[in-house]
Amino acid sequence: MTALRVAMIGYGFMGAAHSVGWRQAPRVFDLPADVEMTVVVGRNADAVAEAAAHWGWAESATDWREVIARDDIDIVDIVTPGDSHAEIAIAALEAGKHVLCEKPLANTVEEAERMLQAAARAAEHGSKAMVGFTYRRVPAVTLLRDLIAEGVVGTVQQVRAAYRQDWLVDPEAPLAWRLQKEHAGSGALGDIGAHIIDMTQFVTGQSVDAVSGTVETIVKRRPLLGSGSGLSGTAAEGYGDVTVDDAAIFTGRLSGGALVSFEATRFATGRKNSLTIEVSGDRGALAFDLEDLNSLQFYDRTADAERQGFTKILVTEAQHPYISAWWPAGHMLGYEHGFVHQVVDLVQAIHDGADPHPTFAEGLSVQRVLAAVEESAANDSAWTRIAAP
Ligand code: SOE
Repeated sequence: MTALRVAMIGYGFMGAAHSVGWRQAPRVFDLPADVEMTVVVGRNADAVAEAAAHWGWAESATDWREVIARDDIDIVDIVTPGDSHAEIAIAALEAGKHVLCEKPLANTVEEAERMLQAAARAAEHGSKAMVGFTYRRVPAVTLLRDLIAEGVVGTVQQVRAAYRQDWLVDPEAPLAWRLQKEHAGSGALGDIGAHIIDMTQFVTGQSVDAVSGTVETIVKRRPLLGSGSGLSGTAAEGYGDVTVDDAAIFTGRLSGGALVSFEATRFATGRKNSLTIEVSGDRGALAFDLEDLNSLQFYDRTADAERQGFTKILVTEAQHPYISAWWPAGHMLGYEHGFVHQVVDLVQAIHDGADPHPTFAEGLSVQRVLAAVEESAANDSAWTRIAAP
């Protein structure tokens, strides 16, 4: 069996989640290729060596360019902040590697366009490129997409999508890279709003064609970051400006005409990682809640009136997406399983010579919606059309 040798660039929170994916996928699923966790790359030699030992990477390194130039690397997995996605992904594609890139694809539309062009050129030589919108691979979300495509809700008339976290309610939470435009591109909008834009487009099979929105930075200055990097850093002396949004609320129009309400916020006190989506149609409705991720809620408008009401579909049957490789019915999955399924689908696509989704084109489409929300917010929430590709 061929071996796919992986280099992961970055090793923070997402690096840990991706490592679990690379480690578990070949153990739980019957993959058509071997996966080797060859090298993890980071700037701090000691810290990245520790991460390698902890997560099971064979080696660590400090120079991603040297790693990408190596012949013994097939896949480059990018889990760095958004400001380095374009440079690393384009270099990796030009070196003939397959690329998995964390979401959002880039910090700007222009970067995402260049990444898509590089992916298109590399595809001619067999390289695959995929964006890490991992929640597509929560079994209940995949099922949600399948059921809508089968027509169980009929014509989609409205969608409500929200991603709510609260890790910034504390005004002393430090100025991590996610709060700096030059590193993250935008705030809640790009970090978690990107997920609900992608999920809406994925489950409905429609594109967001126009938006009207508002963004807000609620706490404008924060303590500088001492140690740590992501959601759990500690503060140092001094304060700096927050240069991204804390919350974004916007309305969207889908290509099929349906209206969507979106909310992405890091100020939803008490909501730790709440992603909800509800799709309403003329025959029924389907709803998903990440905090109850082994299920869907289904309302069947065509059922007899006395039997109508939202009912729970427990998405743990062997017939449900991805489940047969795991546990018997009723034995739950969690946050990390999406990262395992992402590896499964990427490896299968590379083996089959197919394009793994989400493609860079889909990543670019999300980037265009993010940019349109910012443009609308800067223009008193004027309706803003998303330019056709
Ligand atoms: C932080 O908001 C974060 O880690 C996101 O960056 C991830 O994409 C999401 O899965 C969990 O929250």
